[in-house]
Amino acid sequence: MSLQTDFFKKKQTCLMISGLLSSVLFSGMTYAAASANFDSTTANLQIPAVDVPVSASRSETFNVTLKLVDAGNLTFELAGASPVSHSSADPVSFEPTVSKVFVPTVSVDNGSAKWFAELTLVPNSNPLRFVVTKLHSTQFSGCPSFATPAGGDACLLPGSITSDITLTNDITWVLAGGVDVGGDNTQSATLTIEPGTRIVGQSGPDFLYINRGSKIDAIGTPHHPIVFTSSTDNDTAGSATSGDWGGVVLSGNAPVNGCNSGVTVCEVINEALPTKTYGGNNASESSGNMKYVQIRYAGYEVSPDKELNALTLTGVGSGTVLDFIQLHQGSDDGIEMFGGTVNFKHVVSSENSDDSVDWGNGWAGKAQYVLIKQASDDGDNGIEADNHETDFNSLPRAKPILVNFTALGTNNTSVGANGALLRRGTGVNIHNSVFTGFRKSCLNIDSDATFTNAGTPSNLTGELTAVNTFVDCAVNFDDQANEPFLVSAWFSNQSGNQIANPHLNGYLPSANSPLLQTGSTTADGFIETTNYSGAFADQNDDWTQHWTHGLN
Ligand SMILES: [Ca+2]
Ligand SMILES: [Ca+2]
Ligand SMILES: [Ca+2]
Ligand SMILES: [Ca+2]
Repeated sequence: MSLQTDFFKKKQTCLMISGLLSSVLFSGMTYAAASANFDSTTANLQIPAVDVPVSASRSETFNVTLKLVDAGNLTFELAGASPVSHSSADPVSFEPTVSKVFVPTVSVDNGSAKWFAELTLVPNSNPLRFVVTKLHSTQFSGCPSFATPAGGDACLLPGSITSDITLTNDITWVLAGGVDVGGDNTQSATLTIEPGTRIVGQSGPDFLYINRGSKIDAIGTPHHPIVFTSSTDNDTAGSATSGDWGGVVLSGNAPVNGCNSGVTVCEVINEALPTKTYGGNNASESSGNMKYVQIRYAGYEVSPDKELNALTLTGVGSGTVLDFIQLHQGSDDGIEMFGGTVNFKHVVSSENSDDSVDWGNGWAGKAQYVLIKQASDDGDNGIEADNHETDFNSLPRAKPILVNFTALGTNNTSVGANGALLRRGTGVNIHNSVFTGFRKSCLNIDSDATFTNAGTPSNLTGELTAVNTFVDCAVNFDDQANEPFLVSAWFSNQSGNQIANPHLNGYLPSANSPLLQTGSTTADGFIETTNYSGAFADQNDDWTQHWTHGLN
């Protein structure tokens, strides 16, 4: 219920902002190139291009004038706005998740000094009022007291962060070894990261670990994403490679499986990091917000077969917001859930050397709008799903809901495995998705426990389902006579499924794509209703624009 209220509140804020901006239109504005300028004579803050999202892939852009009405509290009031064409290379973004406007560079009286500003909307204000909640130079001027100078504009983070800190975007932040935020459900802290900030790992064992009870608040913008990457990465191809550093781990107190029966609260030791424990009984817990974030070249092998993924979510709860996240060219999985109830939207998992999306330990979250793009020269399964690695019927059973997935194999005949490998007792409900170009098969079900949990093709339990889903692989189904039923029979007995060429242009559906007219999904507090299959509504719905890396 609260998730649903929250969702509508955010959507409404966007429409309200857009509406109020439209209602005070006036013309004659000069369209300058700078992201913003403050005129001290008129006390006007001129922002030539403010993007206000009206949907995931579309925003409306306004030239906005804000007047300083309370210098003591740095409060601005909306004085005027006019729509402009969406052309600025460096637009300012209104971010509905936190009701903030991030201004990458503000100059004063067109001077050369530049400032980063964050303006927070005053709730229910009309005319709109914004308070400046952050203001600092964009020019590096040294490391804060909690960090160590590391040359140039770089600052080394400490190994343990036990109070709230902010990573500002004037600094390149360096990880050395494991960087812990909070203790294990003690000394909890929030790590805030500004849009446009870069955090780098220097070698394999460098990683960021948000402990149980602590939070990350990493909100980028479409044009200023937060980037976690290798210290050698200079944004050109070949400057960094998969496994250059560890990755990002969020850990929480949400339910997991894999415990002996009879325990009151199931907690599990992290396979790659044996000093870490995850899981608990707080399904709705929040581990924070991550939005417009890239994680590149991660995935270090800590010990044989025990790797860090680009993004590892262990026992993370449904109060966490993960939206517009890219996991790019990691040496293990893109995103892996170890139990928990965490949900995510608008995720791109590209060029990873193992699986793009992986789960185990009873993950029971939801995911919508996910683009899987297998590595051209490596990679295993698009989706690799376990209930539990050894105890296939461990409870609570993994049963996520996946909606609007586009999973692209490479049509390569020597690398890659299945579009989805559903095994070791997992449940899942797949809706409105497409799997294409995988070498071994599009869909594979393994392990007797998985089949038994699913029922039979003519009498399904509802635990393992796929509807309105397309497959197009050289081998569509891993049909094995010695398995309890044929995957092809399971697929064809459910509604709206098709074996058909999806007519994609890259990852987007072309105008004649059969994906554009399929059955609809049912909305809940997280899932949005769609009447198309795959991650994109049409050829214009490219929500990966601007904030992703190395996708095309
Ligand atoms: Ca993994
Ligand atoms: Ca894996
Ligand atoms: Ca694998
Ligand atoms: Ca099989």
